[in-house]
Amino acid sequence: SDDEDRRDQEDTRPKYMKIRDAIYRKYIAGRPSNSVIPPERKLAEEFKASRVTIRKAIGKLEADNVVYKVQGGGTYTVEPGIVKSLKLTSFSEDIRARGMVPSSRVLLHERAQADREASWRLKVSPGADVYILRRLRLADGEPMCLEEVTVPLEYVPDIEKQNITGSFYDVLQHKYGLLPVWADQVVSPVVLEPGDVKLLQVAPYSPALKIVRVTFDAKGRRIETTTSLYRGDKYMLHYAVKRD
Ligand code: 16G
Repeated sequence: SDDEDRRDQEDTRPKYMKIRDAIYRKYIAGRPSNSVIPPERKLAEEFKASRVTIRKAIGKLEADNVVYKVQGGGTYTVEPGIVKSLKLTSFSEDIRARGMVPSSRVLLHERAQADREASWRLKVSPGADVYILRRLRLADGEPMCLEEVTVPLEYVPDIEKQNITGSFYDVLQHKYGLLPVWADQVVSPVVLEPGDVKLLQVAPYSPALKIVRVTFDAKGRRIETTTSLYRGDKYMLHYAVKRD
């Protein structure tokens, strides 16, 4: 369409990245796992690109973990889903790593008094001033996660004046010099409440992965606690285990 053409012209990224996205839209998005990606030769014809460019585009899709290659046997879609690892990452980073565009809808942001649980997690007194930010988080416009961050207000003065529609970790780092270095996390499966089902646009009683994180900076300060509800049909947790 004209719209797509215009967007394509404004897109200054390398050609292989545009083709990567085009392949993603046409052959990967919304497909079940193990769907076949057409061979390089076909893709080269279809997208009017060299085999080298196609190979680079497929290589990027492989690096983004959305396709896998079988030696001498073609390319297939991996199980759709975002694999969270044991690295300390932000939602925006997780989504970009999959080659998708993160966005957020702010549902609530306010100064409040720490409730019992928040005060325990953040080691502040009950009733202490905190800032609460509740967001619906999306990837390529699709709801993925519901998230509520609580931060001691003393760490984020004038937070109302900040633009909080992008990455909150960016705001913490660049506006307040707060750099998350490690986090304590508790993961549990939950059944979504009716209100959350609506926001995440999933069927009633859908499962979610609940992750409660307490994040520390290099000085050992507790800079945030977050409760995230990740769609159970979209997220997986992957980690290595070692014998002592
Ligand atoms: C992740 C973090 C959450 C953090 C958010 C910041 C987990 C389990 N939780 O969702 O604690 O507040 O990222 O994301 O990973 P942002 O910088 O994209 O706003």
